[in-house]
Amino acid sequence: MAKSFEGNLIGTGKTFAIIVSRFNNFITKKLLEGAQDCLVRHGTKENDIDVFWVPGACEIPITALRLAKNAKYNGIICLGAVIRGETPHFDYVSSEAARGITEVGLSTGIPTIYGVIATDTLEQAIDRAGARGGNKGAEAALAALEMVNLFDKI
Ligand code: INI
Repeated sequence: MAKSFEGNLIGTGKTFAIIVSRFNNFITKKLLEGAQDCLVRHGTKENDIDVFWVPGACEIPITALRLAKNAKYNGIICLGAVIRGETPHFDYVSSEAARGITEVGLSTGIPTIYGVIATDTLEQAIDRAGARGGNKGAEAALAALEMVNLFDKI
C-alpha cells in the first residue's frame, strides 16, 4: 500500500523568522499578531520567534534569502499587504514579492511561506487581517508549521 506523509501542526522546539513589511502597517501589524499567536498556541516558544521589519513587500525576498542562508530557522514566514486601490504598480509589487518568496524556498530548501495580502480594496485587506476573512498571518503560520513538520518526515 502507498505510504502517505503529511505534516502535523506541532511548533514545539521549532524556530521561525517572521518578515513583515512596514508598508500598510495598520494591516501588517494584525497579520504579525495572527502569526505569532498561532505559532505560540501550537507550542513554539516566544523566544524562538524572531521578527524582522522591512520597508515594503519588495524587500521581503532578499531578507528571506539572507535569513534562509543563515540556517538558524526551521521556517520563514513572509507577511505584507499590497492594496491595488492605493498602488499604481500593484501588479509589479505583488507579483515580484510572490515570485521572490517562492524562489527563496526553492533555492534554499527552507520552507518560506507567502503571507502577503494582495487585494483590490482596503476593505478586503481589513477582512483578511483578522476580520470576516480570517487572518492571513495565522494561515501563513499554519502553513509554516505544516511544512516544517512534513520536512522532518522526508
Ligand atoms: N509595498 C508594499 O508592501 N505594499 C504596497 O502596497 C506598496 N505600494 O503601494 O507601492 C509597496 N511599495 C513599496 C515597495 O515594496 C518598496 O518598499 C519600495 O519600492 C522600495 O524598494
